[in-house]
Amino acid sequence: MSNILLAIIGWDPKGWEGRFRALAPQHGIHAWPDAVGDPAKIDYACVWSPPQGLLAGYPKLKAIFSLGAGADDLLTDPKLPDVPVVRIVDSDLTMRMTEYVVLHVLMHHRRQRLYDTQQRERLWREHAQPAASEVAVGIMGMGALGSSAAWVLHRLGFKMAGWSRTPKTVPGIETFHGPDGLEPFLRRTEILVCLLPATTETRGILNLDTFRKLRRSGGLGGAYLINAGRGTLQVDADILAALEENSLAGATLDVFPAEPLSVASPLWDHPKVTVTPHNAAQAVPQALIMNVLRQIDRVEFGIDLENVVNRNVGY
Ligand code: NDP
Ligand code: OXD
Repeated sequence: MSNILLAIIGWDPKGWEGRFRALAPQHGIHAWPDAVGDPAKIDYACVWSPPQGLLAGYPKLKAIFSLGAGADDLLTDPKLPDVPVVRIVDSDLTMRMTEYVVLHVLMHHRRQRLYDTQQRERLWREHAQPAASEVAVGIMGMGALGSSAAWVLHRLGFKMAGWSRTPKTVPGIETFHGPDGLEPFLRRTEILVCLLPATTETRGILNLDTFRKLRRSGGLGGAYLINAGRGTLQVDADILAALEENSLAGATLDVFPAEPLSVASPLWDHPKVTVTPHNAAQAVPQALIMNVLRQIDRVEFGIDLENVVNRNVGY
């Protein structure tokens, strides 16, 4: 039996506690802040947005599990214990993100917002429609999520490229990497999909300078942004400015620098913006818990953990 601390903020902590208890009756489940018990008896922590410094109070931790695919919140904790930090990679979560990206690429490609407006006006009017093979989509972040979306979009016929930190070879997809690869990647891209993690290098990368480099003379006749990575990657004021000056023809945003998005934000009712409430890839909690329990078994049987975050690069 192991003792598992749950420190979950903003994601229905009671619900998670009940699910952990149901799926892991063999383990002691200790929900912060009410039922923690002796901190020296806690073996593992499963967390989402825990308060900074909290985990330093557990001296015998063997691993920390982020219940999300991103562990950026955790890594900014200056007192984070020196134990492996593990993030979620889950096939269901990956497919949900792929669905989101494909849906919004197709929304822009097939001009769905324009047809929605026409429907409200009872206007029967066709517009020229380029083939997918004439449209260049670029994915920033070719990890678990980005590479899955890139593959499905490639199968749909889009001209695909990906940008990552380290070099990659992916059949059918043009690849770019590192700071030197960014500009050529942007120059060929009409629909920019961002699935980067939040790190010191990626903070604010979706800015006016970036948008101005996108290709506006391609099949779509404009450039589009889809950000489902993290809100700190984007500068909201620059998105609005880019839409105003037509560097961007439209944007789909699932994440924001401050969440929930303020009711006062002009993004809500901007005619060229689609807002979703950080739910691009809402995972099934039971699947994530089973994922964590398998990882705990690995530690207990002396097998290497999977999906351990590299603290040196921040993801
Ligand atoms: P991965 O760690 O598997 O992939 C991250 C990718 O980003 C890698 O290809 C990596 O390059 C690349 N990258 C990181 N830093 C840089 C950089 N400085 N320059 C260029 N490329 C960089 O993460 P996932 O695919 O699993 O998830 C990506 C992000 O999606 C998460 O961190 C999270 O923030 C977000 N997310 C959002 C959700 C939502 O609902 N909106 C749900 C789940 C996740 P390399 O391959 O060389 O390492
Ligand atoms: C995650 C998220 O990182 O939901 O999993 O954003």
